[in-house]
Amino acid sequence: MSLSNCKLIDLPKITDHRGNLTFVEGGSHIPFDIARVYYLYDVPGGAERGGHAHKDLHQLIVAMSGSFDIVLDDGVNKKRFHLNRSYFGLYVGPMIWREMDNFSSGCVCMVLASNRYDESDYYRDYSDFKKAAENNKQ
Ligand code: T46
Repeated sequence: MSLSNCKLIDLPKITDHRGNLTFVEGGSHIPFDIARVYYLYDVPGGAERGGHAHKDLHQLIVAMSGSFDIVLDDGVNKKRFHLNRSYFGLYVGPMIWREMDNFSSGCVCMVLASNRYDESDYYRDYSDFKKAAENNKQ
């Protein structure tokens, strides 16, 4: 997948004097059904996460609290996103390398994913990813 298919999605936001509410429906607001939810929290200052790509997984990455940066890389182009709002989600498709850093204190990063956890879906070595991304384009 090319980086141009990854995008920030503006999620519905119901504002109310009691507080705001945002919701995500699989297949409607995001282009996949949700099979798994996971979240990163208690991330120490200066930590970096990611450093991998997925072969088939589709994801929506949301800063539920605080902020962080994520650099997406399709093997040719790279783009840095700053996530800091719980009503914006970053859609990331398959075959996109990602690196995450600049986590604020108290940050919670939630990920909605199209499949259950499967270690064989990961490229954790950049040169393996790059070779596979080049082959996919041919
Ligand atoms: C991603 C970023 C945003 C599981 O057992 N089940 C799970 O659902 C996940 C996501 C991970 N794990 C295990 C696998 C590793 O032993 O938890 C450990 C840490 O996983 P990882 O090093 O992949 O964590 P991150 O924060 O670098 O990456 C995770 C996701 O793997 C990845 O899909 O996009 O969060």
